[in-house]
Amino acid sequence: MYGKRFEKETFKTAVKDNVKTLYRKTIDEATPQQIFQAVSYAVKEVIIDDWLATQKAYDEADAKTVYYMSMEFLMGRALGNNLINMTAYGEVKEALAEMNIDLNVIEDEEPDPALGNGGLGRLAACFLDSLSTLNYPAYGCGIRYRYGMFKQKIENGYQVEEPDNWLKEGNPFELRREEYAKEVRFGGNIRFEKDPETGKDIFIQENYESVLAIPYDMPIVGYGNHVVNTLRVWDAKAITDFQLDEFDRGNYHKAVEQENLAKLIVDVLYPNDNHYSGKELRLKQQYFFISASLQAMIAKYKKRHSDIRKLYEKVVIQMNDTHPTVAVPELMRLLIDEEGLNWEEAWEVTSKTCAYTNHTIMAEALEKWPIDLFSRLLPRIYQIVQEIDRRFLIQVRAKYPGNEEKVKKMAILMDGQVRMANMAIISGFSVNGVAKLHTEILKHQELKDFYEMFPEKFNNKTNGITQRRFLAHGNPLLAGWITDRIGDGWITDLSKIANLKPLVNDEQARREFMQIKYKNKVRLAEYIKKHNGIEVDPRSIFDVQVKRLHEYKRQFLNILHIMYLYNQIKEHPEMSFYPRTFIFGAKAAAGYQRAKETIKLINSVADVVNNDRSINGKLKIVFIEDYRVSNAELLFAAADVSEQISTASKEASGTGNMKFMLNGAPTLGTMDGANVEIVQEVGEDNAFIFGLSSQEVIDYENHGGYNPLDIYFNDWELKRVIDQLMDGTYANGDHDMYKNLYNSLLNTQCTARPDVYFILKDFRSYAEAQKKVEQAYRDEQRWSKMALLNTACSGKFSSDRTIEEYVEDIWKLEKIQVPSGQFF
Ligand code: H53
Repeated sequence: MYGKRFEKETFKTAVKDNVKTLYRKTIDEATPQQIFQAVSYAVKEVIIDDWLATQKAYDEADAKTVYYMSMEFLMGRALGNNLINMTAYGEVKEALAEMNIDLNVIEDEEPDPALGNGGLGRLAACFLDSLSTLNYPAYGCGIRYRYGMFKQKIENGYQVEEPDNWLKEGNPFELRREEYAKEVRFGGNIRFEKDPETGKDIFIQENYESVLAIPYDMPIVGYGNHVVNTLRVWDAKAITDFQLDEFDRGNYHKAVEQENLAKLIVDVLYPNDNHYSGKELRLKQQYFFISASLQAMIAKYKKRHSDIRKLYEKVVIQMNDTHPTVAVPELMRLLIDEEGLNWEEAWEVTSKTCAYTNHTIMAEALEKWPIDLFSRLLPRIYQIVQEIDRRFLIQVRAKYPGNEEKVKKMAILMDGQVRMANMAIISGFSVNGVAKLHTEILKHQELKDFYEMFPEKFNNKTNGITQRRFLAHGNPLLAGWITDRIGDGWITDLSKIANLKPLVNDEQARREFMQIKYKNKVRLAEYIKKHNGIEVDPRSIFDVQVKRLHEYKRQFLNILHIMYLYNQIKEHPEMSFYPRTFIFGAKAAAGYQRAKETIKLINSVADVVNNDRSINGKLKIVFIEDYRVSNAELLFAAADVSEQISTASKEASGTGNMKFMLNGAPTLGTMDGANVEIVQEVGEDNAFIFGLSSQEVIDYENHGGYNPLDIYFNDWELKRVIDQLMDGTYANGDHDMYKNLYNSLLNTQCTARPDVYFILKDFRSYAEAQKKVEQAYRDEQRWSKMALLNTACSGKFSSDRTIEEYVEDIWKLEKIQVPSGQFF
């Protein structure tokens, strides 16, 4: 498929040569990091040919392209994934083995490119993988943060953040493309003139600061099809000519400022997931990469096309959440100020080009920029937003005469703020949610007014994940077994995994399936031993909750339940109890106090429980440090139980839930996000569902009627657990350590509403569901059927399916065939 280039001898020679040219060393002298680099360059060389071939094929076909705009791309490591997608993993592993090099060890040398926080960023990465695999022309556009998601250390039970200097050793897969640099301007003022010749209005930005955006391209390799799309991430640098110029004129200060701006702008990813920080620098980041990406997009379009009014025939922009929605006014600006279109023409192009994905209903995640900040930083953009708003409100008032409530709710500019979601909905041609339930909540609650006005814009695109990374790469034993049983068609068509269904009644098959799970548990147990120094028993139930730490995700509920189990075991040592290993992995945003206290609580409970010999190892608690894509792959493969326990209505979709399912772990969860669809696919009997429904949660939120104290005083076992937060049991006698967490549940003084996330309300039903998990697990036959069925029913949750839906309903792309690039 790739000619001779992955043949063992050729590849070995390439690696040896690279070690020589890069480091003046022989292979025996090279460090693992140097070998990683040498191997990566050898792989990149093959990729480059296909990359050229792909771009040529796209040009020839004059193909429509999607630009996926995202502040986050949580890619994870590239080497292993690229090899899997080039169907060369096995060959390369063997070739390296012949040189006494273990590919897995080399893979571990690669830092995880962590240019994202959590679900939203990882979704973007899965989408790119699917786009390439499905032969669709696509660009991912984002920021090349010098520091990605922080590295998490646990010290004395507390999270400590360390900078993620992921570029320290250089990134072998990227290409710097200085020749495509673009200038981006901030601040200053706008001077307005009439063009003496045409009579058109001209807007001139003066006294601005500017930076140069430099693109770095990373290859996105499709599976076995020679397609290589591009993830283009922008770096910033000061405009040196200008700087000298200013220097000459004595404006040293300004030159230094521009230098600093350039350094700062791409310095670090904001570590908030599902939470808007309101920082000026964040808005700068947004405008920076959007302006640069759109300029590049238009330049590329103009190479082959003369009529900019037809732009939407060749490109579509997908805005990943509100973060990139400044794309709307920026595209308007480029079309009007640079391309000379009038407002109506520019609006037609923009509103046919831009589409918006909403990923959350959490109010604190919706971006609302203060007008004074926004207009100061982006004066011309602000003018355009004002005009979009003005024209829109005329429409609203025409449709709802006299209804100023509507105006208040739907305006872009209101109460001194620029409401980015409103702008995206008004300006784009498509608004989608990320799971059925989420989209329904958007249509009928959160965005009800917009849905009423533009019903045709709204659609659902249930999220998905790539089986290439989360099964083919992350769980090679299971991947191999599935291929032996049903062929390898599942790799590019996950609906085929349903062919495993008949095996549910085949005892031998089930036994093999569970043996693989066991081996993966042993692999994880070794990781835990190495990283945490804790022995865990791979025969115990591996109950896993890994995701960002957020109150609505309710890690707190999980740990309170563990405290409750521990009390029970202590009190009734004779009680039958199936050994459990509770595994957590989660990063808390650096400034999110309650989330950090939850991490400390988990670790403190772990300390007490893991060191209590009297319970005979029945309970173990492990907190995986620095949860990230690479160790996630190990965790999904080894999990027995998938904890998806968010307060119903709060988790827009979730995607971890799908990764567990694919790897044969039944869901223990609420009817939230995509859990609803998971249960639909696998059947209620093969999941453990508990808790309030989303409607019940919403009703309580709207009408009140829930008082956690009623539960606290009527459930003494739960009361005891909650009191243990205050009696020093898990705090070496310190009574204050968990006071905030305690208050978040009960104290009406501290929060607007105590127990905002209905932890006490759902506690008993969660505990019941957990009991059922234990019963089911004890019945080996039943459990193995359930586990296998989860894998067999996961077909819907491939991001390939999601992407086909985006293409069909929103993007309207064509598949482009790419010949092998080996002849370049
Ligand atoms: O996006 C995921 C969803 C998940 C949702 C998450 C998300 C972020 O990670 C960050 C911001 C935001 O608005 C939403 O919480 O439920 O699965 C991908 O859609």
